[in-house]
Amino acid sequence: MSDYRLYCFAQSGNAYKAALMLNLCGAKWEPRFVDFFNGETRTPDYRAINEMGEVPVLERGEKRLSQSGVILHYLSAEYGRFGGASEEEKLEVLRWILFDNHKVSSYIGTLRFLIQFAKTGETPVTEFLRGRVKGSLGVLNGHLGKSRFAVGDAPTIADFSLCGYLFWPDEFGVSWADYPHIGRWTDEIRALPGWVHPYELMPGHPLPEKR
Ligand SMILES: N[C@@H](CCC(=O)N[C@@H](CS)C(=O)NCC(=O)O)C(=O)O
Repeated sequence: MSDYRLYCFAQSGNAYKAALMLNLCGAKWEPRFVDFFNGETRTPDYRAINEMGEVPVLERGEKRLSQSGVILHYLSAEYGRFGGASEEEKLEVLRWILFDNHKVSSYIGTLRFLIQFAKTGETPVTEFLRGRVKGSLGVLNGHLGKSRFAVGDAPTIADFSLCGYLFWPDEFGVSWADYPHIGRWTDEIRALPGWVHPYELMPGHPLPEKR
């Protein structure tokens, strides 16, 4: 019997952050597939689960949490792992999670959605987003040139947030040759015991049939 249920789908980098954390903590969890590509997050039934209409949602008994950053903090406290070694580090962890949510995952997720799934081709919108992604990845690459992980020498939930979309660089047209410190760091995350690629960790890959 699982302790946790995660509402997720394979292509969701935001859900991957939570799924990866569950796996790295050795949690007993089960996925609950959300059919995002057929509009499930917009249905009244799903809005009753999460009024924000988003994946991921983590369920534990009667408790339901949404927002990957909240889920990561909750699991970190539950397992006493990956939260940062001091008060100062905990604040740094929060700082990088906020940066990720605003400037890394959100821009990459939107750019990848347009190119990879909506198949818009290059447009002024994708050009704008690509500029924002390049800026954010440049900041992250510079930071990882000075620090082994996002915060200090050990992995934290800040790394698991920041890397949510970064195991699909080809799906948003980026090469780690241009961001070598990010390439080195994603290799270190890939080597953590319990790491699994998002397409193998969550259900829904390849894409579900259009209804
Ligand atoms: N800040 C949120 C972002 C969640 C998010 O945007 N999830 C996407 C899937 S990756 C979603 O469910 N989008 C549905 C929608 O925007 O309609 C988090 O970190 O959990």
